[in-house]
Amino acid sequence: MKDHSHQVDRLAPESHEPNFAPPYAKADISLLGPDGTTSTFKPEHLSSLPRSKLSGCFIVSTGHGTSGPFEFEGVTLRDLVQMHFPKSFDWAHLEILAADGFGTRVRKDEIYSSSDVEPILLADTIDNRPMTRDEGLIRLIVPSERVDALRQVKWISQIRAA
Ligand SMILES: Nc1nc2c(c(=O)[nH]1)N[C@H]1C(S)=C(S)[C@@H](COP(=O)(O)O)O[C@H]1N2
Ligand SMILES: [Mo]
Repeated sequence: MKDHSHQVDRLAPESHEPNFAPPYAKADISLLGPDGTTSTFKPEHLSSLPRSKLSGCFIVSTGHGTSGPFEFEGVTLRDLVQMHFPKSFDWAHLEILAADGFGTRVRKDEIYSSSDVEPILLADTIDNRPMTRDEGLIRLIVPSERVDALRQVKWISQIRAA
């Protein structure tokens, strides 16, 4: 039986009515280390990091229906963490948070166990062009999630290690 006595986990909803546009336009992304250190980068920064591609992706959207297959390109969470976090950092998961308050949690073991052909990706292009604001601008792609697009977070504004 489900225990409804505890608070609902905002980063693991069972269903969600998707937003189709973020509340504001700021596209900067803040990276928060487990020790509270914060660095902020512009979306363009992603083009200077190692790039990965993910093809054959479908977005199973509650609002727009299923669309795809798409080819997304961007930086894997694994590469982002390796480039930005010192090895001494101790963390168990990343909270991927969007400008509209939506988000998901990605466990460290998911980041490291995801294969090179199906990595968890911070995508900034779709089908070889920049993603539009409506499409999410910077969007998390979790290939293993195929139900209701609950982890395909659009408009990422914060990545927090905890
Ligand atoms: N930031 C943000 N990302 C989000 C959502 C949202 O409301 N806000 N909704 C999720 C859900 S439940 C769905 S179905 C898809 C909708 O994606 P689409 O607009 O590309 O169809 O976005 C996902 N990512
Ligand atoms: Mo959804």
